[in-house]
Amino acid sequence: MSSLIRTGIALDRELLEKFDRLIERKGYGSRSEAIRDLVRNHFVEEDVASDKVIVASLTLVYDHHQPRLSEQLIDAQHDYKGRVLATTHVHLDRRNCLEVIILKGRGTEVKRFADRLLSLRGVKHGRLVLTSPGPDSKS
Ligand code: NI
Repeated sequence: MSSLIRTGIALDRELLEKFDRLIERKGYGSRSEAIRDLVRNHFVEEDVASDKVIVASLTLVYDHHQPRLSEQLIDAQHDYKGRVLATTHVHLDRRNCLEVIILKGRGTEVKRFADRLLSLRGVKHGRLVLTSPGPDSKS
């Protein structure tokens, strides 16, 4: 682990009280841990906004009885070759499937790919989460 440096910050009393209530609700063990997460989130958001290579998970719920949909989903992933790291498929019931696709690429490319899949007929719900190791990345 990198060396830990202590620092002090001045905060308005009202803001600190609100922050303490928030970290209690979220279950943080200390203010330090909560502040570290806020700082990391900032860097991850910056990575995503600056269009660096990031990783993402795309969750889809779809109706596999929709004609050609399964084929279209597979074709799209083959077209996006090398940037689909893994796919997990769960048969939810007789009709519906859940798929989680793990992706790597520039933010704009990943979003374009996600929009292509989410807009297919028969895809009922989906969510894209973009993330990165943030400032802790060693590469
Ligand atoms: Ni299925």
